[in-house]
Amino acid sequence: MPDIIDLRSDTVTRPTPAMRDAMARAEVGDDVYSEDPTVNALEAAAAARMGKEAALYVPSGTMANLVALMTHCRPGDEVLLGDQAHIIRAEVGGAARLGGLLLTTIPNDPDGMLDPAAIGRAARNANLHHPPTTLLALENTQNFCGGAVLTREQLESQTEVAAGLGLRTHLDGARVFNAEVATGTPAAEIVASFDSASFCLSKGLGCPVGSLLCGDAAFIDRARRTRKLLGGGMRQAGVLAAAGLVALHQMVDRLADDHRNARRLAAGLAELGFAIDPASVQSNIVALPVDDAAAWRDRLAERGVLVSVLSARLGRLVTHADVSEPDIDEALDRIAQAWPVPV
Ligand code: TLP
Repeated sequence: MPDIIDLRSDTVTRPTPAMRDAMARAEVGDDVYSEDPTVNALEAAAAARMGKEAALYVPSGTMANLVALMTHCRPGDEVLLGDQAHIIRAEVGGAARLGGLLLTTIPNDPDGMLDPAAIGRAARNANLHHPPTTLLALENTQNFCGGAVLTREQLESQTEVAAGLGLRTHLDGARVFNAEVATGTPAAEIVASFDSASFCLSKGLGCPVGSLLCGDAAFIDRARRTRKLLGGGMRQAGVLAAAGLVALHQMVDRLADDHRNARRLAAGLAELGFAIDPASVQSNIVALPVDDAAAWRDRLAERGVLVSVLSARLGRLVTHADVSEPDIDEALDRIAQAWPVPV
């Protein structure tokens, strides 16, 4: 078996030597008492980076979103979000099951946008029969739209409608630093029009664990209680948070390499005859139309190239810090051998 080239997700990255070193040396305390200096430093750095007053360290992107929704809303409220949002497609319905929230979807355009007029139509009025619509949740970059990047202006055209309707707004910014690098707009500006925004350390930024939820100080105070409710209050979590501080300093700018590799991969796939336009790849995710995505994944796995499946006819390949440009070329060679008749 040749060396595995793992393109399933950017979550497969392993901590760098600098992260392991920082983790070993981290000063720690009990974070449930807010006494872990490394967690406190990470939360302060995250808040500053996102241009918000405060931040909360949570174990996962899923918990960041759930804490955000449960803190913004009360049980019985309605949340509007895209039908391709990770919150609705891949978070076990936690907002409904644990938060008692009604999730109403609006179709995402292929570029990741929700039509602002559709947001206006979806929000319910105060009629006795209706649940209160209280939150709009967006995502950037948009995972299931092939890593689509939304600009600050595109996001604001949606949050403006929400503000006009009196809705609060949350951004699932699991990969917001990919959007920062792709657009050249600082993350703080990208998320400026949102009441809260999360980002993940454990994806392209290469950390073993962790996400940050950012917002104003009063919101984060309440979110801290919601995190405890969900069992996310950690103790000497500075051992993990130390890697996050390294990531914020060392791992953001290099996301440009992942974007370049994703375009290189898409260009190679187009040359092999796959139906993909390399110009459509905006960040580190390649969504690839194939005849039978599960069969394609299994054939590639036999040759040591791991990919994931988005739907019956859509595969996903994700670039990250642990795959190099030569790995991309090697993956293309193996794909060419594994699948002589692309769609
Ligand atoms: N995405 C994972 C899978 O769940 C699909 C991946 O491999 O891409 N928001 C977005 C936009 C995400 O892509 C993910 C993870 C999450 C939230 C959840 O983060 P975790 O996995 O830390 O709970």
